[in-house]
Amino acid sequence: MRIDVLTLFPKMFENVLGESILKRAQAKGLAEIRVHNLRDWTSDAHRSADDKPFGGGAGMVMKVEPVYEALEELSGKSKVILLTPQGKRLEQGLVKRLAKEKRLVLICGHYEGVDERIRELADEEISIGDYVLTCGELPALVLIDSVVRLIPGVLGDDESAKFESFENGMLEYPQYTRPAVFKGKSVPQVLLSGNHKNIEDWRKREALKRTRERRPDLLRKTKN
Ligand code: 9D3
Repeated sequence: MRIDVLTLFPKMFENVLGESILKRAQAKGLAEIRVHNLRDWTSDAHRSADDKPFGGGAGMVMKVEPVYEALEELSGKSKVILLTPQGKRLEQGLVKRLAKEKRLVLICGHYEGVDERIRELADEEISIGDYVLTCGELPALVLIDSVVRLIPGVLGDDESAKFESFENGMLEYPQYTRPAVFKGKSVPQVLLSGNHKNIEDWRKREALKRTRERRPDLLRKTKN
């Protein structure tokens, strides 16, 4: 998959994309992620990508022309996504749908807002949840992380996304590692028993119990 990101803060992406699984996915050629500075598509002397709002008011609004020019150059056959607090909420079902795309273009919005005409350049508007952030860059990274890990070959067998929580509409079962006793707190005996059938049953029960207690909404939800 190829992902192009349009942003005013390209440096925000460097460290996250340069570590761990996202780094490995790119090194393997499974994800090609290109981060572009919207200023590269400005034409005025000051290379301004934002401007004062018509009608007055505080702050600056992201201009439409640089986004338009960037999309003209980059967006052939891509799904264009605007990250915005007004968008459809990102959840695993949407992530799975996006993971099937060959190319995505992500447009990162600004705290003060974007020119309304930028919305019309996007195929979809996506939010990552109902809380206020300072910009669309972190949401873009969240989207990239959630989508790229679903690309076949990105996760190893050990990390595999196949049998995980949310996939089966359940939270994860409790996990333990050594020591078997820590400050008087023991690991459940069944996990030390070596009886794989019992262990599997226990994990299913615990996952269900935990989901009922903490996220009953997941049990009611239809599968993605
Ligand atoms: C002038 C009104 N704005 C400030 C109060 C509204 C506003 C615009 C842009 C508030 C935050 C932002 C920056 N956030 C995003 O661009 C964003 C976001 C978010 O804040 N929460 C969850 N998902 C997303 S996706 C993009």
